[in-house]
Order: sequence, then C-alpha cells, then structure tokens
Amino acid sequence: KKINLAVVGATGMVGRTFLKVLEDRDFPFEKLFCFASKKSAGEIVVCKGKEYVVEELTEASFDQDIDIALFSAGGDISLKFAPIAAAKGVVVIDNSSAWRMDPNVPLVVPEVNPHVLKNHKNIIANPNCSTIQAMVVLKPLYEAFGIKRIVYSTYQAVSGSGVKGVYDLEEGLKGNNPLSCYAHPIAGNCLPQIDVFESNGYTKEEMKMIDETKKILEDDALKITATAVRVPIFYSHSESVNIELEKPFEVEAIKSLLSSSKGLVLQDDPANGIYPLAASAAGTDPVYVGRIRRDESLENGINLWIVADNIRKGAATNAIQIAETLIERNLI
Ligand code: 11C
Repeated sequence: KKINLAVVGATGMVGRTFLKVLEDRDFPFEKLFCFASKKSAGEIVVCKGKEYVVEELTEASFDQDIDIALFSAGGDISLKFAPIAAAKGVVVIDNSSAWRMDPNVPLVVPEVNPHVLKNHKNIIANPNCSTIQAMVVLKPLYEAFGIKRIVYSTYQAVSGSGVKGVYDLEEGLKGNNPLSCYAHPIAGNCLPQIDVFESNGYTKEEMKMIDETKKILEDDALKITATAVRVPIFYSHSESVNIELEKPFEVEAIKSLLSSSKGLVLQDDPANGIYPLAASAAGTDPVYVGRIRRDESLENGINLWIVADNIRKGAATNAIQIAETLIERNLI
C-alpha cells in the first residue's frame, strides 16, 4: 500500500528536515501534504525534487486522504490537532512533548521498543532528542547486564531550541548578543539551563530525560539523575553517561555488544584521537558511542560518550523510522 503523508509544521527546522530525510531514505509516499500556520501558508517547500505549496493547518486539513501525519509544530498545536487527526483515522507521529507521558500513547525509538507500536491508538510520540540517542546505547546494556542507576550530563546544541537558538549563536559569534532565545549569551558560554525550572530544582529537559527513559525501558524503579547544558554548538547533542550496571562485565564485551547493536556506530580508538564528535555526527542518522571505560570508583560502573544529530536521529529521522516500522509491521 502506498502511503499518503502529511507534515505539520513543514516550514520549521524539524519540518524541513522531515522533507530532507523522506528524500534521503526514499520513503515510499504517494501524496504529500504540507501544513503550517497561517503565517507560513503559501510558502513553497521541496521534497524529492517536487515543489509543494504549504497549506494553513485547520481542522478540515485531516478530511483529506492522509494515512500518517508527522507533527512538529509545538506542543499546543499537537494537543489541539493530534486528537482531531486521530479521530479521522490519521496516525499521528508527534515530535512534541505533549503526548509523551500519556499512558495510552506509545513513546518509541524504533531500534529499542518497536513492540509497543502495536498498542497505538493513532497517536505515537517521538521522544526528546537527548533521550532518543541515549536509549539506542542503553537498551542493549540494559538487556545484557541490567541497569541500576544512570547519571546523564548533556552538552546540547542550539538547534534544539529551533531557529531562534541558531540565530542567537550566529549573532553571538559576530559579537552581538540578541538574547532572543536564552537568558544569557550562548556564544563563549555554557548554560546549565535547558527549558524552565521545575519545583524540584531540575529543568524540564532534565526531567524529560529521567521520565522518558523509565517509560521507554519500562522500568519505573530505575535510578536516574541528569544535568542538561546548552553549549555553543549548532548541531548534535553530546552526552557523558555514567551507568551502574547490575552484573559484572568486561569493557571489551561492552564494546563488542555496542558495535553490533542497531543504529549505533562505535568510535572508540582514543589513542588515535577517534571518538564521537558533534561536528562529524551533524547531518547523519546514526548514534555514535565511544570513550567507553570502566568507572573505577564504582562496582560495575561504566562511562560512555554518546553523540547524535539532534534534528535528524533526535527528531526527524526517528519519527520517519517509526512510520517505516508501522508500514513494515502492517500497523497502519
Ligand atoms: C533541546 N531537547 O535541545 C530540546 C529540544 O521536548 O522535543 C526538544 C524539546 C522536546 O532544547
């Protein structure tokens, strides 16, 4: 069956990357509908060499013959329009945080937990970018050795904040500091704040990593803490992850396990300067892992460095892989 696709938020940073990834992966769609706000309606976008006129998103948009809608237009749009689309038989793959923790909504990384897709009720959530890349590495470790505790420390690119974040860094590098996005200058800085603070002193980004990890690994007892930091990098999030495993392990066994895990590329030859780098990961789809070494302060502790393009694997690619998995498994 040929699929009719819609992209909601087609002119945004993730929306444009959806179109690029559909093209790169030669996703087999028949028709493509591109929606955005009234302000962007009429703009032309291109996918697989064909031009599409962006239409204003309205409730009637989903009366058309659409099988799958990829949403990336912010949480409010998802909250309002995903149920409308779902009720009209469209399967929504939503990149916002609006539906992620809803118990009726599968939260999916295709290499990690595709089995939960069979329970979908026409809304499927794409996890937060910093969670997605960690899951691709942590799931094989969880299965092979068990995990007791995770300490996440992130180094996140400005593109995670969309076009405003990219603008602030570009301008900051020219010596201007517009503060259109962040509370402090991002150029030459590290901001230990991503999103707003919650009452427990953690940021929303940190709590997303903690809560989404538990949901995806289906383990509420996991002990997790996180510090999320915005760094002056355009694309790709980097993460230092410290893990306390349940069982003893050999470092070489972990390297060999991860080198053969789906969606992962092992880059771990520090003597030759080989380890994952944000600049090399940018524009690509895999998750990269390296600097794998024992945490000698802990029984069964391991340290890892994980990098992926936050707009591709962290958003657009993961959503499109969900669509591909739905098709493969006849869940559409
Ligand atoms: C950032 N992780 O880097 C955020 C962006 O919940 O989808 C993605 C927010 C989300 O700022």
